[in-house]
Order: sequence, then structure tokens, then C-alpha cells
Amino acid sequence: MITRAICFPFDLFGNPGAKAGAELLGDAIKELLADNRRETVPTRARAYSNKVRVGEHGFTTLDDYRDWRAAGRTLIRKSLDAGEFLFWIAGNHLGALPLYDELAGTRDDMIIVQLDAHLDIYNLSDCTTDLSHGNFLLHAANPIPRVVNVGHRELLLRPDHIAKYYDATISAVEFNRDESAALTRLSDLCSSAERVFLDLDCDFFDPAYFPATAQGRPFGLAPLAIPKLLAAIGMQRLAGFAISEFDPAREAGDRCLETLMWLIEWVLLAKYEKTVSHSPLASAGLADCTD
Ligand SMILES: [Mn+2]
Repeated sequence: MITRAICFPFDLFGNPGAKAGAELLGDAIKELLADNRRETVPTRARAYSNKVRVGEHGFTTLDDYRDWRAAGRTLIRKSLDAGEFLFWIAGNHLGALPLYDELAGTRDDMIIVQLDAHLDIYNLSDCTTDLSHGNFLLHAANPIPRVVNVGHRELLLRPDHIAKYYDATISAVEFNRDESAALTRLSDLCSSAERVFLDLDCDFFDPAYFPATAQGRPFGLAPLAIPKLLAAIGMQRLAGFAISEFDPAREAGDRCLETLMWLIEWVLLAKYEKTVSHSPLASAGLADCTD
């Protein structure tokens, strides 16, 4: 199986600093692969290093922005139709909308697990009704895919509004209150789908761990929640991984870039390394992380 990492640094109608974040991540993935190619001592990276392709949709001219949703959908469709594992590296979270558009109508076999501090269905009186990175689920192609949020810190939106767009939500507080119950619930939800696409908005993380995002909210989760969530989802189900809202102007050293790159490399190892058992932990690569 081929993995395709596509850099799609769209950042209009939301946080503009995230374009640089997507480009930086795209460069860092290329550097990771080049480093692996130069290494002469056998390392675990050999499991994936010749299986990863990197592509980019540049946003430099007006024409690049015209039909950006359709252009994004085409790239995503080609990759998923080819049976590839897809890293979708977007600018702000709105850059993930083509993924939601493309997965419209896949309710029986695909779930998007969205890791995000916010539920992107804001309709409050001071929010724009035009398409933005805070309301894009209201504008996604219908019927919208099944979406499960994990990690939100929402305090205003009412449950009836949320239930129109989300199959389920597990807030950061709920996750922390009873982690094993939250993971069991996520596992049950995902077991009804053949495939799962993970959609990480970097403000999912607590700002203490990940300051490089424009609209961080306190009471977030730690980066180590993600391997646990992936074990609950089941790595064999994971069809792709979107990342957005990385704003390197707010970076602390390289802490946030390193967090994302560690995660990307860990997912690659978990997808490509042979595991000795079919237990959820082993299939997510957790068993290999102790050696
Ligand atoms: Mn978001």
C-alpha cells in the first residue's frame, strides 16, 4: 500500500498563519524521507520509506483559489480510489472541507473522527454565516459523512443543534473523567464502519503542549491521547489522517512541529511494520514502542 501526503495549504476565511504550517509540514515530511534514504544502517524506517509519495497543491495565484473545493476533492478522490493511505495536510481547518465533501454519502462505511477543540457548526450571532473555518460543517456537501468529535471544549452550543451534524461527541472533560469508558465508546462507534478517517485540528491539544495554533483553548488533551484513540479506532481501519491549524508563528522552539512529525512517523510505522499480534494495541504499533 502506498501512502500519499498531500500538502493543501488553503488558509482563507479562518486563520491565515496556517498556510505556512502546512508548507512547513510538507517540507518536514520530504526531509524525513530524504534522511531515511541517506541512512545506511538498517532502521525501522525501512518499513515505510519507499512507500510514501509527497504531493502539493500550491496556492500562489487567484486561479489556484478558484474552485479550490473541487480541486481538493479531485486530489482526495484519486488517492482514496487508488487504495492509498492519505495524509491530507491542510492550512486552516477549512482546508479539510474537500474531504468532508468527498466523503458525503458514505455513511455506511466511513466515519470521520474529528479531533478538535471546537465543533465547527457555529451559528452564534457574532459568527459569520458565510463559509468559515468555524462553521464549515454547515456548508459541507449533503448528506454529510458520519462525524464523531473527540476533545471538544464546547460550552455554548445546545445538544439538539450538535446532534444534527455529529453522530457523537466525546468532550475533553468526558475523556479525562473516564478515559477507558471514552475509548470503549469510540471503539464501539468505529466498529460499525469499515474505514475511519482521522481529522486533527491542532487546537485539539492543550495549549500547554501545543501553543502553535491560532484559537487554542485550555482544558485540552495531551498528545499521548492520540495513540490511545488510534488503538481504540483500530489501525487496520484507518484510511487517512488530516492535519490542520498548525500556525508556526506561535511555535515554541520546534515543539509543535516535532509533535506532529513524531505522530506522522509513528502512524507510518504502525501502518507498515509487521506486528506479532492482532490485539488493538499491537495493531496500532503500541507493542513496538517499548523496544
Ligand atoms: Mn476546527
